Amino acid sequence: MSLNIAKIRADFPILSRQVHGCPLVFLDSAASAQKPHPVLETMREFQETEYANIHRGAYWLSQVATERFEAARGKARAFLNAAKDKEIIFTRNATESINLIAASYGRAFLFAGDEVVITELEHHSNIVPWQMLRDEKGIVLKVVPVTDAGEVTVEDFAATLSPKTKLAAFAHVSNALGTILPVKEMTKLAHERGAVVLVDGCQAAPHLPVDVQDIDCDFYAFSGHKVYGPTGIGVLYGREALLKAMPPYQGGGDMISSVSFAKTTWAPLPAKFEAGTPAIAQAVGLGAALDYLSALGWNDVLAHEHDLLAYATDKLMGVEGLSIVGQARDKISVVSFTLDCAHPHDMATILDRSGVAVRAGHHCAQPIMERFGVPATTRASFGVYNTRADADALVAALGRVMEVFRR
Ligand code: C6P
Repeated sequence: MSLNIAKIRADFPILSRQVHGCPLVFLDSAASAQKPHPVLETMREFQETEYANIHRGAYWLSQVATERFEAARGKARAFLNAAKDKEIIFTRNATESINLIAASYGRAFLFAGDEVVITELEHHSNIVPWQMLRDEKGIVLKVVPVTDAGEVTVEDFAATLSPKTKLAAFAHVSNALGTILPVKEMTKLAHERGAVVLVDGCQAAPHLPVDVQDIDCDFYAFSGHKVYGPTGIGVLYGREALLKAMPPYQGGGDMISSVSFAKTTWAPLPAKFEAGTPAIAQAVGLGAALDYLSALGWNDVLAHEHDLLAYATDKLMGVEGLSIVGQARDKISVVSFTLDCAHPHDMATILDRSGVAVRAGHHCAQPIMERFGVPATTRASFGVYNTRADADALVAALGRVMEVFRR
């Protein structure tokens, strides 16, 4: 069986619109993926018929809304193959999930001189929170180098670890290069040194089956909007024993057991880390998105996206003056490139005139741009709804870029 792409495309209403008089060719799913009917419909139907605040009401509607919200947590648990629902914390996005770990685990368990290991290809969301912790607590930030191919090797990672390493935080997949990191081996090595492991799974969750028990990481973060779900909802998986030992991230309603002016006690997991009214409809929408993605079948998703990556890479390599940045052996369907005659921003603007939406810039990963000696790249990222024809449209539109700049 392979994916029924025509049916998938019909599920995403936005894909049938025109941009600048051309059919939309959406190649920016790594920034945020489009939303299928079942997600849009589920959120609409939930808000029209079952919406109320959760965990509070004695009334029927609130109980139903609570059940829908908690069912979404169960879907996120299953999606990550976590052992228990209480190990799933709903956040706003991956950025908040990582900040939660830096603020809660970092403030409580990391001290001056302790080392936190990250890699050179991290997104700013997995760099800046650790720098803030460095400024606050005097931890030491160590960075694993990236090879010319755009890979993080197990050897380089091992060489960066030391007896002082207390936490390692690394991407499962690079957003700027598409590289898949050997997270299972890296986790094992970090654990051998007694360090805890946070995996930033923002770019992996839409493209690869994730099993946090198999990876054996302590924390795993991703965002709803990249897995064909809504914005405003993210997931943090945390090992129960660690989450139990950590102090709350934010204080407020829902995260307490009892409050008096003299003493406040915390609610059990996962509520301890979910202060305030959460993104209720968005969580329900995320549940629908995870159902949608899972129902496609990972083997077929992997085969389709692998085909798109190979096809697009081959076609782009044929474009005169084009260089692909990041040529790792294991990649998801992301191609970052530069063209000798045009700046990525100019390129993206001209591509847009042909309806081709790509991201241009540093992709919130400035250190890896610097590593490759470029200020920016143009990035085409493919999702389940993309086709070889989209790659052809990109290449054709690049022809127009060259007409403009090679004049
Ligand atoms: N990368 C991109 O275009 P948020 O913004 O919290 O949903 O995701 C942050 C984030 C964290 N880690 C990785 C690896 C990411 O790719 C992202 C988001 C988008 O590449 C927007 S900058």
